[in-house]
Amino acid sequence: MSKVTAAYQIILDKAKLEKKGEEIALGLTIGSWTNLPLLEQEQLKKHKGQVVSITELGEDKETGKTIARYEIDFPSANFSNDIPAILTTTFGKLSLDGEVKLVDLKVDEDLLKSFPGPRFGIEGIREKLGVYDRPLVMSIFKGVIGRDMDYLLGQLREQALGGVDLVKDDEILFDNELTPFEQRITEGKKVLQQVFEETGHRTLYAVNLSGRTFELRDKARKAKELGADILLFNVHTYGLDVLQALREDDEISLPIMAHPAFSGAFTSSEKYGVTHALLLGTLTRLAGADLSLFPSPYGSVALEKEKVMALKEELVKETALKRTLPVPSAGIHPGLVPQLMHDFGNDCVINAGGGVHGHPQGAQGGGKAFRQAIEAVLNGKQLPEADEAAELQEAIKLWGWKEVSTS
Ligand code: 1AE
Repeated sequence: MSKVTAAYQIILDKAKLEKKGEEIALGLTIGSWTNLPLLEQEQLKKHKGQVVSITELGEDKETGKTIARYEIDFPSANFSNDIPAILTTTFGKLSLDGEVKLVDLKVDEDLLKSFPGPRFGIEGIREKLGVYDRPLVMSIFKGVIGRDMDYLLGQLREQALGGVDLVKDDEILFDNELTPFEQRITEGKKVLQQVFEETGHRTLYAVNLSGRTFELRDKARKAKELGADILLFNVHTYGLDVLQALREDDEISLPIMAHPAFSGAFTSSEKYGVTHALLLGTLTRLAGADLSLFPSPYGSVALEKEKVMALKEELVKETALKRTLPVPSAGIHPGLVPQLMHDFGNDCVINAGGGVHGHPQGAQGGGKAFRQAIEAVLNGKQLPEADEAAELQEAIKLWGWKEVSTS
């Protein structure tokens, strides 16, 4: 019988350690059954959760309580094969019940077949760009709220001329009268085609799919019809199942870039919510994102390295699903490229807003500086040694650079 195995971190009185596991396994499946006749108990058996393990991890310094990890199996006979049902079963009312954090969900091979995973994955995105042997570079529109199409298109052109592979909308740019969704796609496409004809460099544009949930499908289909490259999607304000629905629609069939906005509300606490690895890694991949953005361990919204590496692993480890491109983000500048490449390898997207636009030579200079930094690392150089790379040296002068740390 197929199943989901949920892992929890729970802080509780040591005396309740054993009882808590059984309470969850019963409470989230068939409820108490001690008073039921034997026949009914037998019938319900296949629906009962099973405590797989309870491991003591240590003591909570503030309260002296025990921190423990629980693994509990939930039979798939209990739920329909979708993320809302799985989350409601494994962490529905339990999420409201004390210091409990959902740290992992393992979907077995059988159940995994119900989920699409990315439509394109790392290989599909690389194929679209024709870039196979280096990290991709992405820049972000900045300061375009309240600006018109001319301004936005000018910024797009500058970014593309810098040699970035992808340009994404800022996640806070929604549909608006000055830069409407459809026009951003059609006019943006023309600009990028022009840059391609001038330079031979191909840049893809991720347009922010926004608006009311029930409008998204038609809007995304329209985007496809108009020739959009990629959809940026604020998945955590809508829900993972909305991402999955967009991914599964064959009339949309566009790569989807998942933005982590709002996810901190679920992940940031050490004691409650869910882990970054589960939300931005496991579930985002399961639901079908081709790219997943998250805070890097070294930028302006830094996340602990251990957490980031666990998240990345969930996106790229071998499973029956295609792999999702990791996009470490926030406060990234060219001086961080050696560390990023050390930690993420070639299969990642180096993503920057301020680190591109804040370059003394503007976005074009910023993009070039990133590409030069990647080139230097691939050639085994320390960044300051790449002294023929003028834009990179200017960036280093402004933001410094980070020697690779292996810890
Ligand atoms: C974690 C998401 C980062 C993001 O979306 C963004 O806009 C970053 O901007 P910069 O690179 O920090 O300026």
